[in-house]
Amino acid sequence: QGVSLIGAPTDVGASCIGARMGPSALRVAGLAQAIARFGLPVHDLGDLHGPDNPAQPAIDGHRHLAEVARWNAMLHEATLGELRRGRLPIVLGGDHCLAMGSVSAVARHCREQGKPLRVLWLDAHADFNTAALTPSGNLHGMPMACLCGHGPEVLTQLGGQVPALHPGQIRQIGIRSVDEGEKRFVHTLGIEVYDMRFIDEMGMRHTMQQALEGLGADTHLHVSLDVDFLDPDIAPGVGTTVRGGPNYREAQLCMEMIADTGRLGSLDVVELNPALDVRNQTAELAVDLIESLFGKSTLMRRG
Ligand code: DIR
Ligand code: MN
Ligand code: MN
Ligand code: MN
Repeated sequence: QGVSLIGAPTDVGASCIGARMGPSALRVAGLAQAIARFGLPVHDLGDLHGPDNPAQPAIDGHRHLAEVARWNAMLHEATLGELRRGRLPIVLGGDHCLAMGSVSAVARHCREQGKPLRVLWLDAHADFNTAALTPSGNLHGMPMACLCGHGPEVLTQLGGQVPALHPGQIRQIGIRSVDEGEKRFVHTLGIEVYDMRFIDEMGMRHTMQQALEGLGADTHLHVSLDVDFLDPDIAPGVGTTVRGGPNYREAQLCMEMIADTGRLGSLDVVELNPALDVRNQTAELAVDLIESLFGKSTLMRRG
């Protein structure tokens, strides 16, 4: 039992380099100690070692496809291993392409265990681009599409079954930057997206109630936290900031309501870029939010 930290220090899926330093920044911000304070054993597996960022242009709509595939194959194995040990894996990214490896492992594990899976995608972006739709070729803009079976085979079949995920298992929260073709694709697939306008109009409480509706007693909840989900005023340490994100209290409430379900089974913390951060404040904020995700609350709660 307990929690496993898996460092994946790479930015091969991003345009801006620096997310490779994310695992160190999260460790320096005290992630392991914060989780250990809940009385949970923390196993820090250290960092995976994968290919360097070759800084090459896109080929046929994908940048660094071979390197992204390699990192994700390794992360898939590491994540699956921890799930099979009964541990809760936390992937320390690294850019968001890494969700291909982690979420495919979670999906495989749930399939083997006969457990329902729900994925909460907390992000400013939908990450549903494909080679045909992408304006950048960056694979961190494509993990949702690949997990749903739309992408090169080396990425869609990481978990042994294509697609790894069905649209109905996904809830996207905080979205405020979607590319033109991607917008149509998200609509066609029928993804449940709680964009910033929805959160503005309905509030975070109602948003999370809806996003968490219908969880079963044994549903595995995977949270994929792209740090650019947060408003850049509180989280400057990311490569692709988009203004108008959740503020500190909205983000805390989001985490607290996930914690209240008692179903958290795995977590990605991605896109943290320490080279752009201010005195590690974004890493410290991420640790603070993860504490809430693990059930830290101001008062003892009833019922
Ligand atoms: C953009 C940026 N939609 C792209 N995506 C980002 O390049 O596909 N995702 N930054 O986190
Ligand atoms: Mn993302
Ligand atoms: Mn993003
Ligand atoms: Mn703290």
